[in-house]
Amino acid sequence: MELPRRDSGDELVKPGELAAARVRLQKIAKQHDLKTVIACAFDHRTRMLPFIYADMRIVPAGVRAIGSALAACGFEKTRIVLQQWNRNFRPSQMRLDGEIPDMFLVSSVQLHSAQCKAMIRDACLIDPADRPLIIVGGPLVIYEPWEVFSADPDQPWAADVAVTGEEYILMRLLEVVLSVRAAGESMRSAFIRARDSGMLDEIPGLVYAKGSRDCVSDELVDTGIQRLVGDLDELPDPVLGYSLLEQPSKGAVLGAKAIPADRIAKYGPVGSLVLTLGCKFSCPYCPIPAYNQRQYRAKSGERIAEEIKTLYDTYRIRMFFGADDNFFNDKDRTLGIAETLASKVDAGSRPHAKVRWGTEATVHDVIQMEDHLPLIRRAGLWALWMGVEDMSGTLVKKGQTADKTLEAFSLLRENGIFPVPMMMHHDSQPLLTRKDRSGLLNQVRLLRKAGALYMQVLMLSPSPGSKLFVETYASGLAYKSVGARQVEPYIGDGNYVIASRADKPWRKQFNILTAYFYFFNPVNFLIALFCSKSNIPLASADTSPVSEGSPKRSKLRRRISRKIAAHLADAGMQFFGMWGLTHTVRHTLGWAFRLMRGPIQRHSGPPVSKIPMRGPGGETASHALPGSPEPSDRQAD
Ligand code: B12
Ligand code: SF4
Repeated sequence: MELPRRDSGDELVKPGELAAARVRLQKIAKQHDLKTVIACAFDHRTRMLPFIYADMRIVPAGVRAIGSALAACGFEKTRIVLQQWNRNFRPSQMRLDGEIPDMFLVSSVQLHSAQCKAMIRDACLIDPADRPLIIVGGPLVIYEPWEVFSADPDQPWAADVAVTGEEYILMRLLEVVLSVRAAGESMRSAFIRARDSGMLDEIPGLVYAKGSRDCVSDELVDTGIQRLVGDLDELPDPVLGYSLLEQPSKGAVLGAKAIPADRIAKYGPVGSLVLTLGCKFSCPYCPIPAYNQRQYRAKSGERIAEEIKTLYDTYRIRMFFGADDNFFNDKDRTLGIAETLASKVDAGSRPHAKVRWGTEATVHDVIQMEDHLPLIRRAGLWALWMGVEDMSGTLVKKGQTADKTLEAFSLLRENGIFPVPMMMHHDSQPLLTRKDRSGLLNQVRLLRKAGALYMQVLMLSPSPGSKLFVETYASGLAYKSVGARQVEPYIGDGNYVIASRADKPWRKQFNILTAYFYFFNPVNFLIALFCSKSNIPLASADTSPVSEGSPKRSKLRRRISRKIAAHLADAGMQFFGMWGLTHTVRHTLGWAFRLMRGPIQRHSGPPVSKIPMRGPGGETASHALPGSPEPSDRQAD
């Protein structure tokens, strides 16, 4: 089931409203002097292909955006802790400037929910009188907000509130809580008063618990679907968030200071950037169009150019990844961004000439952009991730036939952009076919031949908030346990077969491993050393304006080294892929054997909230799945 859409015309926050909320908060920030710790949940058991580098080296944009919002509102005493880098962090022991913070914020995706819950549980060990206000946000609670409230009265732990929206919703929440906060009062106590007086019900995008005992939730109140900020230029500057990052460490407590600016690029060399959000397609396994309420939001080219410049100048970040769902979704907007960035490069702006960035788009839209790819490459686009899924179109049709995919590959490569295919394996796809190109290996072979340096294959898995989600569970497709081992959230990344009708699902698991091995292997590595696929136009282009003044000999040396690097990139990716594959094998091989031995138990319904949910006026909760208990059910019991 998809998230419901707000009434037509009421999907967006009024233009200028985020900026106005920021000004209002800035005015009262000094008076409150809040200390906040924001933690990003991360489960280290998920480290394998295809995300094994990106998972640790890209500072997640979600926590960074929330940190930026707080800092922009004047709450600079904020620290961002990434479990990626601080796996032993213990919220119960955190101190900022020697004190327990006023607020503890957690961000999580569904995959990392075990760590998210463990952090909340640990924070709940702090005495209620001193406990920070616990707020959870991010994709986990956007789709499954009940997950951060314990349903077991014998094991009480809970967030105070789940934010099912973006930074604007957090800012509105703070405004309301601070408006009732007395001098010296804790944020949690002010929150409880605001909650009990119904003040939070005016802010769509929150789920909070009501209960008679500490951390025991009798019911959850869902204030509805958020309004989205339409003009992304209103968002706070990401440069602020980077300045709040906790140093990587093995310790349980926080360091005295955040990472100095000159070391940010060492730990997070790739910067994620919000450029556009939303997608016009509606693939049944994807929650993105509904989350965005069918809106397409974007930053202006000028704003993006400014962010790149500031991040480069401040932290020396040279590689970026756009958090786009489909960057080419709207031709005019894409061209507006590309023209602005390319004009900065043409004018000799060092940051814009130096940086490279990658993002996601569909095969269909790449072909639509054919004439503009040279401009887009000049703007710095260096690699494009494309959801080719199953090119035979058996799984989904969004304009990605085998021929069109190959055409898109060749257009991108001719223009100096690396295409990166993202494939989706499913029950109806064989491993190998003789007569057509529908087999997984047939397609891997085709994509490698067409010039893919890297690729990903994931098994089609249920994604919360997608059209297929409830049906996948209700129809018994999704597994509950395999060989007495529960299907836990951390194995829901598509690397494990956790939903299938196949008689021999272990074959699917081996198919994925085989596909990776077919792509990343010593033979391909050796071939890549001699017949490199990374030698595409502009791969060895000089991006350094300073080289113009340097002596001829050093220019020549630099040119040769750039050429060698461009040539060896393909072999380098093969090597990296083989290394990543050892991690994938280590993690998923045991699962394949479990699938072989069985027994497999299946779900008969979706994973609904165990705690009754309702809207503020007693209506059905917007985020509840069919079958969720409502407060009246409980009374009837
Ligand atoms: C970039 C990206 C990645 C990168 C992440 C790199 C990195 N370290 O940042 C890579 C490629 C590694 C990746 C991998 C995966 N990803 Co991914 N990814 C994205 C993508 C496209 C952008 C994420 C982003 O930066 N968004 C921009 C930020 C600003 O948005 P945000 O994180 O949602 O944060 C906002 C709100 O959620 C909220 N918020 C967030 N945290 C908090 C905290 C508090 C306290 C509050 C109040 C608010 C709040 O405010 C933020 C500002 O607006 C999103 C889709 C999307 N457009 O968001 C998917 C997405 C996050 N990925 C998703 C998934 C499922 C995965 C994978 C499991 C692969 C898969 N099967 O698809 C793997 C997991 C890998 C791993 N081991 O962690 C899902 C998560 C779904 C869910 N229910 O949890 C998403 C949402 C796509 C989708 N299906 O809708 N991904
Ligand atoms: S094209 Fe991609 S982002 Fe758009 S709906 Fe399909 S899977 Fe989701």
